[in-house]
Amino acid sequence: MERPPKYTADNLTTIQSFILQEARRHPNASGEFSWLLSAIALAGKVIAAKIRRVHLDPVLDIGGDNVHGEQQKPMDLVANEIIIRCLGDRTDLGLLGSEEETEPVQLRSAEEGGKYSVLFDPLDGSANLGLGVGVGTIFSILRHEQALDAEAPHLQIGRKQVAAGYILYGPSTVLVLSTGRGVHMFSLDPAVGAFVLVRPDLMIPSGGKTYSLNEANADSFGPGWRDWLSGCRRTGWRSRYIGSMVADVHRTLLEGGVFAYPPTARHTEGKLRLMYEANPMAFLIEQAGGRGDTGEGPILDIKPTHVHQRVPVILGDQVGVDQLLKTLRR
Ligand code: AHM
Ligand code: MG
Repeated sequence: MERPPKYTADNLTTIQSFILQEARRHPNASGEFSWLLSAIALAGKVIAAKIRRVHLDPVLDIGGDNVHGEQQKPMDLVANEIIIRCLGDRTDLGLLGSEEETEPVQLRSAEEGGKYSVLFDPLDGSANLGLGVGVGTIFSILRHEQALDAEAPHLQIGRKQVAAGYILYGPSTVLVLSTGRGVHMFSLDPAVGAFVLVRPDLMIPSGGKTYSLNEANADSFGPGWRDWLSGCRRTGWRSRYIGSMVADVHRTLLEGGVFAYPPTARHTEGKLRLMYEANPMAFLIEQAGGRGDTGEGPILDIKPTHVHQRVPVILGDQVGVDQLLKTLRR
């Protein structure tokens, strides 16, 4: 895979300059795609600022009572509105789909200049928001191919994503991005108000021995899954599960191992959503040299049928995922 060689963690490279440098590599780039990415980075900064005030601002609902009698808004909806406001005036945006919206919003047809579809989960893991645990925004960008299907130009396989990433609101605010040329991690420097490149060309370490899944569901996993889990326990793997996909996948990307959400009795198709959870994360993991699968094939090859479709998810380093898939196929 061709890598941009010029970045090192010693450069002071903001996400804006990174995106512009990337755009320069494409002589015909109009700059519109860069505008989209910078809108997402801006939304990340605004959401991060709100999240820092979640216990202080009485209009933000994190599940408790508002003693001030003011109308509260769940942070998921606030994050959704922030992203829509940041992206809304980008004239190259054709379609916007969100976990918080029943149907995607068609803004412009390809003929009217809508070049991209953006699908996102505005605040994944928001149930953890009041608990001091990392939560995140996940996004996926596809080319808005109107000719594909006028009603649903976004229903494309994940391999066609032109960019994907997440923003993790944790001890620091971290943005992880791929435009199909490796995976790059930026950290928000609150002193200067900019996302700064801290880990260019992230590669997932191979052979990590951490599994990350909701073990409370183990009784309803299929037999292959249970065999694999027993094997991990026997061979000294450790278990880490936050219950916030962005935080769990972030750790998996940095340390290797396997993150999974298998089919369960409650979620027979899996719990996680293909278009704005599984696809963008699988894109990042594959770009970092890892593997994303459902147990029956690569996540990125699934032809979606619905924007909110759920799929089983396996993400991790090659060795760990291969081992799991072998056990499932026995
Ligand atoms: P959400 O999009 O409603 O926040 O749900 C998705 C979250 C993921 O962040 C996480 O991986 C999963 O749900 C945790 O589910 P569970 O509590 O069943 O383990
Ligand atoms: Mg979610």
